[in-house]
Amino acid sequence: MSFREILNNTQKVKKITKVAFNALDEDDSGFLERKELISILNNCADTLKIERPSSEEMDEILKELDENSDGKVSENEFQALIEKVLRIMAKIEEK
Ligand SMILES: [Ca+2]
Repeated sequence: MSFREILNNTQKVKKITKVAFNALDEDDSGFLERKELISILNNCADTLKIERPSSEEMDEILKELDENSDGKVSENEFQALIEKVLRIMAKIEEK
């Protein structure tokens, strides 16, 4: 299945979102809080061997994801991020 096909399949996108979200929501609160985002991004940075995001960068990232500004990321807000990533992947794939 191509990234484009996944992107056009809402059921699939929702499923991917749910699996990823549940894996990242360590305290099962139903939201990704700032401390969870920090540990996710630090893990990513370590894996990619790049510098960990600064506190200011974390604020920027959270602001970007947190559409209703309640200080945490809901599953719906997280789905917007997944869709963004899939669109980028589809573009790369179709080059
Ligand atoms: Ca949480």
